[in-house]
Amino acid sequence: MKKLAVFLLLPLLAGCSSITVLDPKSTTGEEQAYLIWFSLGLMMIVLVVVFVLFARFVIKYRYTEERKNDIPEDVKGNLKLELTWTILPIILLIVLAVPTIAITYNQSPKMAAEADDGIDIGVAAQQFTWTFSQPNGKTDQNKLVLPEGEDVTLHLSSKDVIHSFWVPALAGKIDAIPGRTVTYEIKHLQKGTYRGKCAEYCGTQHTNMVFEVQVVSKKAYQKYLKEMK
Ligand SMILES: [Cu+2]
Repeated sequence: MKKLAVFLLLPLLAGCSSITVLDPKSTTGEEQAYLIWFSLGLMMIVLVVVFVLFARFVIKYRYTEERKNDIPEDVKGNLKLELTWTILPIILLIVLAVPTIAITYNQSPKMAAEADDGIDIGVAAQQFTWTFSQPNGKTDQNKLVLPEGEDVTLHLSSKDVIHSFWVPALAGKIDAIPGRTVTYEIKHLQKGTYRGKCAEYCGTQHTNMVFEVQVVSKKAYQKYLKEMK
């Protein structure tokens, strides 16, 4: 009983407010959070319908003294019901698929040539650090400084094994793969300091492969670019 209570309280103990994926600080992250809420909403509708019907039937057809010798009538098919539970899920899946496909395709990592404009940032992953290169050639380790309100195009590569670039507040995970450059856009950044980490187990020090993204004012960003390399 105690274990069950702890299990049920887990979401509260974990403090849902710190799930930054649901408090996005970029347009890209907002679209991803929208998909999470949208699919959750649809699921809740299905869940409520199923649970209400389930409760109703459990009560209505429960075992009673009067009905203990009742043998239910044989029923063979019900066209209306069968059409309903075939067509409704199809409609639900289409409703779910349209925004999911639209947003996922629009956001998926691209080859360098197709990428739109934005501030080009080199992201080189290596056991167990991140090296970020700014457009003017300035590099920094485990610290990425970006200007607010802008779009950024990341050019991800890896020097050894597969790593994964993840800043929960800004966007989903993007793999950094040795031997190729993957391009990913994060749109309209909001000011703030966000934690990032490698999200692909890449070796003994994987857990220490963390970094910080500082989205600062445009003025502060220009100043940062001019600082000594
Ligand atoms: Cu890694």
